[in-house]
Amino acid sequence: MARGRFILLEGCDRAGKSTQCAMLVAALKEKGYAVELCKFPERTTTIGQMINAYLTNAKELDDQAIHLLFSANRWEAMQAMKNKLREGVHLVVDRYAYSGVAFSAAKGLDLTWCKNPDRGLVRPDLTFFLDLPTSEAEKRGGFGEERYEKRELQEKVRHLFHELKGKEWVMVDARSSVQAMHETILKTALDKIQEAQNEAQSGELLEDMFIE
Ligand code: DGP
Repeated sequence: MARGRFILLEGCDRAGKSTQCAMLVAALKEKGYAVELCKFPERTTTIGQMINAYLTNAKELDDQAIHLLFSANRWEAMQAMKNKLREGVHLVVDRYAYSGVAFSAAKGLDLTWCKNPDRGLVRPDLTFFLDLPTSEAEKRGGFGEERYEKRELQEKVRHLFHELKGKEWVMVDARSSVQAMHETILKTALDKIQEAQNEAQSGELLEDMFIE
């Protein structure tokens, strides 16, 4: 049996990731695939609650400390994610280590330092980057409630995402309609899943995130 595929959706705030994740999970389920949704930050764990307090401005933390907490929040989910993938369950993941690096580096932390804590996490098989100009993002309900929802920071984050672009990335224009984006994402995800089912060597997990 082929292992499950790790399908990541990344992008700037307001690009529509959560909507697209939900639509992708529902469509894959309807086609009979075993699929689960993961979201980072996962705010329900003890570490996740500290992250939530920081994002909602209830708690102050040094940039380095919050960076390590975001990374720890991914590591604490890793064993369960690996088990699911090995059981043949596909994972649709809403944000991951690319967000981790882009947001902290946008605040001025060194890029290599930012990548290090996430080195060795499982690498996604396919990453959709939902790209949205910051001026468009601002029109969608406006920024302001959470810590990072500021135009200047979002511009830097977007720029850094483009710099981090990995070989498994597929760029999606987030100005398109919800349905058009869904169709593109679903088709590409199905191709990846079907390609994996035909490969002899599809059992190995890629445990080399940020390892060149
Ligand atoms: P979300 O729940 O997807 O809306 O994300 C909350 C905010 O946290 C959003 O502004 C992006 C930011 N974020 C997500 N992951 C990370 C991370 O790993 N590190 C940092 N510094 N910020 C992150």
